[in-house]
Amino acid sequence: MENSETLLNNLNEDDSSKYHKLAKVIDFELVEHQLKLYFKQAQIVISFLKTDLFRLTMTPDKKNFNLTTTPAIVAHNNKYKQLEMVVNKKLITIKSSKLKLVINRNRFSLAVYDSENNLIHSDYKNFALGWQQDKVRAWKDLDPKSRFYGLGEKTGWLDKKGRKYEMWNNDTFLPHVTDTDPLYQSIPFLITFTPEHSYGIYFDNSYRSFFDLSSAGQPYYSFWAEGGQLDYYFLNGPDLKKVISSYTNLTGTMPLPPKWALGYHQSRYSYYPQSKVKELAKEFRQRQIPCDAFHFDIHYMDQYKIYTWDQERFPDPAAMISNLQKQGIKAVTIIDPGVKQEPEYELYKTGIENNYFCKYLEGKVFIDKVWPGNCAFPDFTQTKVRNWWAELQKDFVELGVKGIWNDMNEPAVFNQDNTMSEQVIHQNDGQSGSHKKFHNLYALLENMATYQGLKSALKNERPFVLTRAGFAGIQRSAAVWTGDNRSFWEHLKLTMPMLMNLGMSGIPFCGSDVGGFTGNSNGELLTRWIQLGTFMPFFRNHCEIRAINQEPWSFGSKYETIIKKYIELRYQFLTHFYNLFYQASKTGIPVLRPLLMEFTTDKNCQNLSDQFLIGDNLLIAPIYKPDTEQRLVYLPAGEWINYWTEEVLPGKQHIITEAPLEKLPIFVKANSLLPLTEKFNYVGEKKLNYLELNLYLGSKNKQFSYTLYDDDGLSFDYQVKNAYQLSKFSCQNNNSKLIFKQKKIFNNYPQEFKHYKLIFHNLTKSPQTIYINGKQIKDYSYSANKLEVSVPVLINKLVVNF
Ligand code: MIG
Repeated sequence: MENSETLLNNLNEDDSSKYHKLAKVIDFELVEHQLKLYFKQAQIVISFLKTDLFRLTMTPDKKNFNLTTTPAIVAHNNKYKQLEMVVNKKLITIKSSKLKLVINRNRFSLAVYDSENNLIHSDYKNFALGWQQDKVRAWKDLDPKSRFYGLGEKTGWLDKKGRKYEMWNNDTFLPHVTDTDPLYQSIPFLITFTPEHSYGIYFDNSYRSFFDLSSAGQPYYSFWAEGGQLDYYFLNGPDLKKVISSYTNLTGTMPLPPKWALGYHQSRYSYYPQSKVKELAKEFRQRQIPCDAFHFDIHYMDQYKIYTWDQERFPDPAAMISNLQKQGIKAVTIIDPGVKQEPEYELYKTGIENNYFCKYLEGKVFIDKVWPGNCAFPDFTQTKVRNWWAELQKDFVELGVKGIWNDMNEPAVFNQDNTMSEQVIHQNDGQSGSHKKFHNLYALLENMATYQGLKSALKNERPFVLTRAGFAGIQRSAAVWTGDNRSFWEHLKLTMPMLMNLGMSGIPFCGSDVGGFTGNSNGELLTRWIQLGTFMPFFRNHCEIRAINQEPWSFGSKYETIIKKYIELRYQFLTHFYNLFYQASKTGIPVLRPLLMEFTTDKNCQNLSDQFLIGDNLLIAPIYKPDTEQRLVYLPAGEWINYWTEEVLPGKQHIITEAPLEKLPIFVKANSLLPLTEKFNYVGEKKLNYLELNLYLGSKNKQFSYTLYDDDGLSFDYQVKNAYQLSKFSCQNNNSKLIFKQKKIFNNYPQEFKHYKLIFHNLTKSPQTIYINGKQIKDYSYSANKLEVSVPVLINKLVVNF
């Protein structure tokens, strides 16, 4: 049987059908950056995009071979051509400067080695790659030491090993529980992690797909899709962060959001009428609870017709929005993709007249029920439809709307399948295909149109888009919230691994509905969720139509006081958050991270699902159980300083920390800096005069630094005019001599702060000799192991180091 593809039994108990597999390589050639392998019934092209990034495309003969990509990919034109090939009877070896690929010629399988000849990845010896009717599938060796991360928005623990996941954007009408799968997003990006070596596999296939990560104890892991080619990208580490940046290089990074979008958002299903919205704003401002945005859920619309307003509930949306805007509150409106089937409705008419809607092959428009009743659905695979959709943002932007919240875009439809019929054909600019192929791309394409439309309508302002559904690359257009959770403690807990994995899947701007969406929240749950939310990249309180109120004051003053304090804390941290968002927009490295990202060799961190880091120095350990006033916290290597008590704790140990209701356990890594500001009620409310630079010293002297990015927080001037600034602060604690330096690395935007207030924490001895920018300073205060000194912001000449 050696010469022909043989059938094999698939050991996976979920699917006992038979797969064709690849046998002997009949012919091969290396052309520039591509190795082409020909088999009797299939072909493979391995394309090197970079020295440590290759794409493998396997096409069974019955399918059309092509090297197009899904719209997830943005950087596909790279070619790495310096490949060396060595061939012998048994093996074909190709080498880049970072990777060596060894291919078995007699019975195809691939093994990948690093430049030091360590085996880092290999096909499973019995199966490798195969196909069965439309399905295409890969089987990979499972390294028992490995962990799995990524896969976007999935339930379960941080480490995904032992689970099987499906990629099919899905609105589970019944709100999801802890093992529901699939959910709204499909991000077929898997990270295989070992402390020595991590790599990523991005499966660029938009059909319904699956990842079986040894759910039945198999010695392999496997992924497959119900159609298309077997097309994946291998992204080499060895470092976990490298894998993530490489992935966001391939699929794009999140654009820097407007600063206000990092503030607190208030939502519910739904706030109406207009007078009530006005009241709500008044409550926030009277109670001095910071807030930057209100979300308008479906009741603002006239009979749920998108891009309309209900005249009775909202007689003058422009006036209402401008009134909110004066108080610093931005309006974000929900949009569903379904367009009500109604001959007099402008949007429906335009859509029909121009062929914008999804249709069956025979030409009949697909119609099914969503909130407005019967609806047609824009075919976002067509450029002209995306342009139309982008144009639609104009009117809302003219009313003052600053953000769009894209819901129901799986697309969710009220029928048995939860979605559009798979018989629907999407036009895709001439490369048409059925809904099977385009389902998972529907929201990605919709959000791309929304973002572009908002961007051009808002002129020079940065858009804010929030989405429920998405595919790989969604980070380029939208922030993601995790859909309809419940007001359960279990859901608060689930938020942590979900957000950590979303972050590792290229999506730094994410969050869950604070307080829980379905069901009634309560004071304690809301308070604890607000504490977690304070450190979620996207921070929105939202609940469903039937749920009791859960605004910050809804459960009485005992809770309100604490909630207010935490929302204020979010604003005090906003400068730091913004800085981390900036870094994420450049490198893809998420704002909210699992501990293992910084402590890769520490086993205790590898499946640590109930703590996380903000940046690399702030450890957050939320309380996720009722009536709980203590919790176990793992502190990894180094020294940690309790943010509240300033107690210094050695790392590499578990501690029990006190966490009465008003305390969210927070620890700061020693030898690091945390910039904080005074509190404020919304972005742009007032000039912040000073920035507090909290320097957390370690007991061992060590030099550390922090680079702060700042710009106007709103426009694209930072891109088009380089209007930003970068300041670097460095600190050294040298035998009771404190040295602090500030340096402007790039100075093309005037910083709002006039002073830095330096606070040296964890100084057990005083007084110290202090040098600030080379000058000795005498004017400082010292008490309780803390030393404070105020210094003017260095305004020096433009120093451009890059
Ligand atoms: O079928 O617009 O997840 O956040 O409040 C429910 C009403 C439709 C689902 C969203 C939720 C939103 C709700 N929507």
